[in-house]
Amino acid sequence: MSANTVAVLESVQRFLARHHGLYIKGSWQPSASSTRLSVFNPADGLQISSSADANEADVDKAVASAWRAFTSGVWANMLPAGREKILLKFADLVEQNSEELAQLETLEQGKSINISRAFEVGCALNWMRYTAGLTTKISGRTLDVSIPMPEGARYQAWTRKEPVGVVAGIVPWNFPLLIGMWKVMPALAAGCSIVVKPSETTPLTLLRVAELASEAGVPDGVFNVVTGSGAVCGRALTEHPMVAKVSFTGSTATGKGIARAAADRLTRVTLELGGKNPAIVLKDADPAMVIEGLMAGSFLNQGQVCAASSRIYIESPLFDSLVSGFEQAVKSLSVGAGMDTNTHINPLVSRTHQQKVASYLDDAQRNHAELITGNNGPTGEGYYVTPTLVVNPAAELRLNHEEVFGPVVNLVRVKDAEEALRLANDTEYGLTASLWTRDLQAAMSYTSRIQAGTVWVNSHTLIDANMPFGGMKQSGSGRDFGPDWLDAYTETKSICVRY
Ligand code: TXE
Repeated sequence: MSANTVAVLESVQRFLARHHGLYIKGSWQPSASSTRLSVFNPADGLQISSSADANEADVDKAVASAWRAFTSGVWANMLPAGREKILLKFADLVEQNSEELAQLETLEQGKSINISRAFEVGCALNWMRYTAGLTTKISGRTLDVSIPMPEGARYQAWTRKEPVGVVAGIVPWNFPLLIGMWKVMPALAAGCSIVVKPSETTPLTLLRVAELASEAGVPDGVFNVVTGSGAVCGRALTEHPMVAKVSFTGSTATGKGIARAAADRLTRVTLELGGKNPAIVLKDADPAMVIEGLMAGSFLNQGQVCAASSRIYIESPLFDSLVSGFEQAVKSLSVGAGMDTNTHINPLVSRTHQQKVASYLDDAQRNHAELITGNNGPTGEGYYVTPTLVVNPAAELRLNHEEVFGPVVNLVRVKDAEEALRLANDTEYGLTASLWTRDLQAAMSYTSRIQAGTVWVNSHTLIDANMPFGGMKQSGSGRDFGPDWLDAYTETKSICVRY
């Protein structure tokens, strides 16, 4: 253990040792299923905790609790300022417990404690407070109408935004707390009740946060957490007849399955799916800025970021110098456990995912791709993958078109910006992209031609609570964040009065 290793808080040790149940109706409930799901520390592969493997009966109980809380009006009909105050207190409690939450996240997910502190908790707080503020901004419109009958009658119409009902939130394992709050907060701000399911790999932080929501004053039954597999628990939740809306972040394949099932009941769905995100570097770009920005954009959280840059297209005159710049940068990354504050690259989330990412590199090696590798992780049972640059990969390689979701990035030489744009758009995905240039004309013209929900110029992966985020093409449907975020959690009701 290095001198920079963070000591695990006693409260974290106690939380890990608990026999976690399900959080339903404001308290811990045992699961009807006797099977447990192990939680492992990705840094050494050792089991650190376990969670309940909820079945259909558990899910039914959680959704019924959410439904009763919703229809009682205890939350949905509370004055908006009352809901806002409770949600701001919720954020304060998350802040007061930030180190505990950050450590839990690093221990179950593997990422650097620095990233857990700054992103999982720090960004979650930004988003929580932003969304709490939306609670008091929910507004309809007044509408002058021209209904011509009966003769002489006059009408006045207006719209109201009403909460949709019970929301199901399905959360992946790459940012369990942050993405979890992206489901919980808009639902609560809009006046909905929610049942949220974290990934089976990383259930701990949302379980802890549920207690804090109750402590803040969120009424019992409004915020419920069920843990379990996607196939049983996730499916039962997203297909439950009392669920009015599903907010899902995860793989494209699972998202499509959820959308298909939702179509049967016309359940509303927001899908935030994968990406194979391009970065286009024009020959006038600032090389230092490119390397700093795209190293972060590609390797943050070991590349387990849906918005990450994974294909970098570089105009020929800059290509050789940028490849050596990236090589130097990747070789300077230290690889080790997330609890060590001095490491840059940490283990991936699970053995299964480590093997999946390694299979892309095996495929590249078998096909004689040129690989530039950084430092290896510590030997042992940790789920490490060596950070790798793939230079000019052949078109047929799997890592050229599939989402790797690991510390692997392609560097590709292109003759000009038009070729870069054609290759960048030649994907089924359309989540994010970036353009690197000092030429305003080029920036204005290419940003509108790149097919992606978010396009950055001279940065990558920088998201903000006030900036809508979501995918085009196979990267999803609907947008999260921004001033209109709650629209997806509300119904618009028209009211028309004759006078
Ligand atoms: O995803 P799944 P997995 C991508 C990434 C990764 C791949 C597979 O490329 O390698 O997806 O990861 C729940 N009904 N992303 O297998 O299956 C599941 O329990 C309802 C991109 O982990 O989509 C978990 O809570 N729920 C991504 C969540 O869905 C179901 C983040 C995600 O799992 C379900 C993660 C079902 N039938 C992976 N099946 C991003 N967009 O950021 C599974 N789940």
